[in-house]
Amino acid sequence: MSASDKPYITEEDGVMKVRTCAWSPPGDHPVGCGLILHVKDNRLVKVEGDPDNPVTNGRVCVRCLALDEILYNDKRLLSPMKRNRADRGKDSWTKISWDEAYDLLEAKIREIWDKWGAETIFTLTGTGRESTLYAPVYGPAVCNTCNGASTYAFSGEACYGPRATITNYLLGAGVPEIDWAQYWEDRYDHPGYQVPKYIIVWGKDPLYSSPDGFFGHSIIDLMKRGSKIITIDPRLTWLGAHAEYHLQLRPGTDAAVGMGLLNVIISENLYDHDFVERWTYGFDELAEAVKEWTPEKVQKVSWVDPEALVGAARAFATNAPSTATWGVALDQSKASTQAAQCFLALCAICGYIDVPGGVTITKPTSFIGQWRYDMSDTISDEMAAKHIVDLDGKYALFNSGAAMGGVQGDTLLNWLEGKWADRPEYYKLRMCWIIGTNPLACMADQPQRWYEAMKDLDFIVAQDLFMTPTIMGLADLVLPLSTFAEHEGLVTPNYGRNQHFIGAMNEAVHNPNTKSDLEILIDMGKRMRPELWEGMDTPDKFFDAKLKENYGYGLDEVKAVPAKMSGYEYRKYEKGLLREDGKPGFETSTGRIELWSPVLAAFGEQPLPYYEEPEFSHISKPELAEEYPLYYTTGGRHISMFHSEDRQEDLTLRRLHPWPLVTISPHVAQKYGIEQGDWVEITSPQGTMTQKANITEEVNDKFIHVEHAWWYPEQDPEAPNLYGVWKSNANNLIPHESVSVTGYGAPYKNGICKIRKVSGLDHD
Ligand SMILES: Nc1nc2c(c(=O)[nH]1)N[C@H]1C(S)=C(S)[C@@H](COP(=O)(O)OP(=O)(O)OC[C@H]3O[C@@H](n4cnc5c(=O)[nH]c(N)nc54)[C@H](O)[C@@H]3O)O[C@H]1N2
Ligand SMILES: Nc1nc2c(c(=O)[nH]1)N[C@H]1C(S)=C(S)[C@@H](COP(=O)(O)OP(=O)(O)OC[C@H]3O[C@@H](n4cnc5c(=O)[nH]c(N)nc54)[C@H](O)[C@@H]3O)O[C@H]1N2
Ligand code: SF4
Ligand SMILES: [Mo]
Repeated sequence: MSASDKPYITEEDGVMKVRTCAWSPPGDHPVGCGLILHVKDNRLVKVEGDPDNPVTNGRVCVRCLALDEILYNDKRLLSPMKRNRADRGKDSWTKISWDEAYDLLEAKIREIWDKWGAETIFTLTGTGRESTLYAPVYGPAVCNTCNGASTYAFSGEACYGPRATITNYLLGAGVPEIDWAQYWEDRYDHPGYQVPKYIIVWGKDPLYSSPDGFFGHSIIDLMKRGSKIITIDPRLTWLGAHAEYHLQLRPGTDAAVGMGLLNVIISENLYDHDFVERWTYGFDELAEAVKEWTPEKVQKVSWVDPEALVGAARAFATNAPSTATWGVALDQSKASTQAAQCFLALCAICGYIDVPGGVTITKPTSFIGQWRYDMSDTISDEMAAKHIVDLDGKYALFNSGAAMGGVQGDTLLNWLEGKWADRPEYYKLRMCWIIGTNPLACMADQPQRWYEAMKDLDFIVAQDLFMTPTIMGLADLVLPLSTFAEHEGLVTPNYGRNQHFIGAMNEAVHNPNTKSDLEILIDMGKRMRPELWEGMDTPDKFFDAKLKENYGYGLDEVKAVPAKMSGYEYRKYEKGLLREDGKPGFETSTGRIELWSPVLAAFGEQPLPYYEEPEFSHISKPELAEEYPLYYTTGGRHISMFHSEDRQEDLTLRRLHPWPLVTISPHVAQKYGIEQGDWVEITSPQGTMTQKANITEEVNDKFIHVEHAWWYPEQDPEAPNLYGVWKSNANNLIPHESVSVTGYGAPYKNGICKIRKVSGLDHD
């Protein structure tokens, strides 16, 4: 590689400085932070933020700064490896070449096609890493199966899917986000841009999570420019501590709080009449539905202080423009649909949608997303008809096809366990391709059940940077991945559903031993379904063709700048820019924002928001209240870890956060005789696990917070231990199928538990 013909490379004293936009692997969401990678003799020697990047302005966090420790870690996978099926769970791998690996994989897929049919192959994927763009294509366009697309070992698809789907139906748009001037090259100075006066931060902790393309620093930027904060969160986060109003709710009661806020705004006549009249559908019915949610009733159900609720509602509604952002906590309860309805209704009735300083929205398509859907259409109708659904008829909305097209997670576990084995429509699954997920450590509810159920499959292949408990426990073939510093890619924030720029991910270090998700997809696609892959020999050619098809410019134009900005048009609904037919309004069945949802009604869900008590609480299960006196929530993000990654002992990232922490209030700790750093066993009606005590007032005396995604790479890799993956696993606590009729939302962040001090991680 030379600097001369590449505008993104400069050279100084034998060190190449390669400008890039970060994504994954190692793990991250598509924030696309601008980086300069310093490379000497094909070795990454330093990472710094790119000051010329208009979105991230040179700021960078510890995970990217420590990238070299991942690249050169001695535990990193650097060769494909295979293992006999009989040896699953044993650390007895044989290194093979890429050609041998591809030959083996091709032979297995063909054998399964011939013996059992392509539908018996399924793919599993995980959260929004780069693989999100490509993993859904492996099923249809390599394996020719109907059981691919976005399929997760995830109860209620409890991340992003619920919010994205409800927004699709109610707004006909991609996922809304705060207007942080992210669409403009001149950012906050852009003529016409306004700083939001209040920002509701609902079930999200973006300073630590920078999720889905939202850059956490931007909240601080806005606060410096005068924005005030309202948090809706059981924990007192940093943002909560700096908020004007902190609504400290009981985990899982978001819909009650949402309806309470709506009720204050409607009953005090604080909403935007003009917007409501012209652009919303079902306002009167909504007003009627929320009427009973007085601040006192909200407090009874959710613990939220009535004064804070009323103050927050007034401040939000009467200070235009204000805005709101929602996090994964809204997806991680059975009532995710109702919480999402409230969130969207609040933004809508206050007139904050698609206005400067409000929330940005775009059409729900991305250029790679569209290609994904097109590739999914390449399977035959006969194959599509075999797509796995709940055979008792549950989850109609999920299975309507307008969703992400995958297999619903709870349905998949039931199917793997043979729940419907005596039904004529049933067939046994035979093969799984794992692309960007480590379900046993992180995603799967009741992980031991998933482990037992998947053990029965005939063949499992996975690709990753490191060995994981899932791969050690289950896989027969593993393919080593390249990091984002080692391959070409594109970053599309928000997966294209609110895409403020496109960023070029540039290869800085050449690694001949590893490949990217897209390279593996193209290589295997050409072997298995060559007719779909003509002319797409390399990622570069693929990106260039797709960009030209969709935007009229090619890859070179993206690589030439730190970020190819999208630009933005406000009030698109007035200009006919949101609907396919070019008429004003929203791309919904009524052309308006549906506060009363015909789609939900059609799929057996109530059309208006309502409150349903979480399945496991002291109210719904009073008989369990004495045995499980505390509530829990889970999974708040830590800056130095991305889900189950970054646990290898020699990483700075692990040293920054060496153990899984259960956060307990000082009062509760005292009551149970627990001191800082003690090991604590946490037990729910579903299961048990152990973490280390962290005593702070971030939580109150009624609930604790536990971390998720823990395993111990330093421990015995072999089954049954599998790197200690069962020991501190938050998902032992999570019930299976505690999901609403839509098929979306599961209680990963709310439940009841008991705690006790124990002698260590391994205890009686
Ligand atoms: N109790 C509880 N459980 C939770 C949560 C919670 O809050 N509480 N959060 C949930 C949420 S929101 C999510 S999204 C899930 C996430 O769950 P998963 O998506 O399964 O996340 P990981 O366990 O980190 O597994 C991802 C694997 O992919 C690899 N990887 C990283 N980047 C790439 C890439 O670009 N391509 C490929 N092929 N592989 C890559 C990583 O090395 C890692 O081994 O966890 C969920 N689990
Ligand atoms: N560093 C790092 N960044 C990440 C990840 C990571 O693992 N590490 N994971 C990525 C993924 S997949 C996702 S989905 C995003 C998630 O990022 P966020 O959406 O920010 O989600 P969390 O940090 O899990 O939780 C947000 C907040 O919800 C609160 N909360 C818990 N229960 C409830 C509840 O019932 N109601 C309400 N209103 N709030 C509740 C928690 O206390 C927490 O402060 O982060 C992404 N970014
Ligand atoms: S948020 Fe942090 S880990 Fe993610 S791309 Fe930006 S600097 Fe890297
Ligand atoms: Mo997520």
